[in-house]
Amino acid sequence: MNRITPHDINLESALAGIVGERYVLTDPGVKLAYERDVTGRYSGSARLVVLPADTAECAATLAACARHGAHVVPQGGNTGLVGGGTPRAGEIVLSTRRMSAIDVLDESAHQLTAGAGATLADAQRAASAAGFELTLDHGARSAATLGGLAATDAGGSLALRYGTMRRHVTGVEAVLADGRVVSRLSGLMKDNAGYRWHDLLVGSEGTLAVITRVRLAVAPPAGRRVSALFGVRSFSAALALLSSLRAHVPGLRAADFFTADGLELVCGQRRLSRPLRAPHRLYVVVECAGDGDLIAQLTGAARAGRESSAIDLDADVVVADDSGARARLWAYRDAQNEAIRANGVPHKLDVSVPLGQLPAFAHELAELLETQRPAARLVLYGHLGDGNVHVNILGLDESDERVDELVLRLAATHGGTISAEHGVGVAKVKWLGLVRSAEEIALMRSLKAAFDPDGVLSPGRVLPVRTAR
Ligand code: 2HG
Ligand code: ZN
Repeated sequence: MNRITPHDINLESALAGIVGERYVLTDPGVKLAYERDVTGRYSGSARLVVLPADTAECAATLAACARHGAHVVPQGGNTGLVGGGTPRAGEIVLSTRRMSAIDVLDESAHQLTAGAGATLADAQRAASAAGFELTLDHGARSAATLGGLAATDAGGSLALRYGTMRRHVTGVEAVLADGRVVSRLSGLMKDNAGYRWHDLLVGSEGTLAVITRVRLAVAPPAGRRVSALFGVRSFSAALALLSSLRAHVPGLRAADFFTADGLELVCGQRRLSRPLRAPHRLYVVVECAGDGDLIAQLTGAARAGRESSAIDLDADVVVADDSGARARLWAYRDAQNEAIRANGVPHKLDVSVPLGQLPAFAHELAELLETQRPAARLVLYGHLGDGNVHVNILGLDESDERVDELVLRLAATHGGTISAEHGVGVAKVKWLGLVRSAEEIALMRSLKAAFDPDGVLSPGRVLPVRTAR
């Protein structure tokens, strides 16, 4: 049983005075949804969950927490995969969910301003209602929030063409750990008056400040969209197909991949039939948009790949040009995560490697696991065009961290990174040194100290907590 001390009651009532009693959650049953992550790997009993309505309430909340020496972990839609937004025992969860208002879109600037708690799906809808497109997307769109996407510099399938969240964020409003508000929401394209501090918050995973509002660039709609699914024999063939697609399909927006094993899991779980006539070792699903004859471009790319023998002869393709058929094709890819989870708690490692290294990385990873962890079931999928591989390993003990290290070291050896789009969170803190030099880590520590000198925000995420000497 959690004992409530007078200290708790003081902070709790201070927070209730700021946000209203019903937005300070202390009931264990109610807090639960904020205390566990979606993977089932991270959880912790929060001291309380607080939900401010706006930037001013968030500022007063953080000032009160700082006064009480409480540690605060900001949380958006709780869709993170590395434990960055999941509390550890005794921490306060500051949920941004109530800050979800979306402003009228600025049509002349092609920019949208919204609260950090607005979901990606709501922002996409708002953009399209105004005749624009928010060119960032991923499977957790209905829960993931804009603040969380900015804080983790989220990527997704469209990053191939439009970049990650970083390229979309033109402004931020945030609250520093001591409650001071910093705001830069003008969205000016050119504004080099001093440091662009708001760029630093993108990808800072809640360790530097709490993002309360964001301003995002949107684009005119890309036009008609067509998707296609290709079956190929190997990662080398997939890369050859990608080059051919880049040459023939100017409107290529996404190129993701999954394996035969992942397809089996999805078909089993969703009761779907196989998408192509023949089985293949690897599948590449793409989306393109534009005004030309997209189907001709796609089939032309496949033909050219085959003729140059760049693509193995067994390449097979299915094309979808209405939205229902496109969604059905992408379901084979988007359901990977869920289908894997239905088969156990996987080890999940989000890495990226230079494109040319992808075949060797995948091959060596399979070999290493076969020899070192014969019980492991390896399922790879991800974003082919970015070299971003989501490594999922089923069948191993959850606490087997050495297998995580094996994957991360292999990615680093191939010139890749230990975190492509999910973040460092708590999951990868101890391995940051594999891909960042001591000087870089020291610089990160200085930045952390400048923003949050008392270490109030998200301690132990991204950078290890300093132990007293
Ligand atoms: C995706 O691309 C997401 O589907 C989630 O980044 C990946 O769960 C994962 O490993
Ligand atoms: Zn992804």
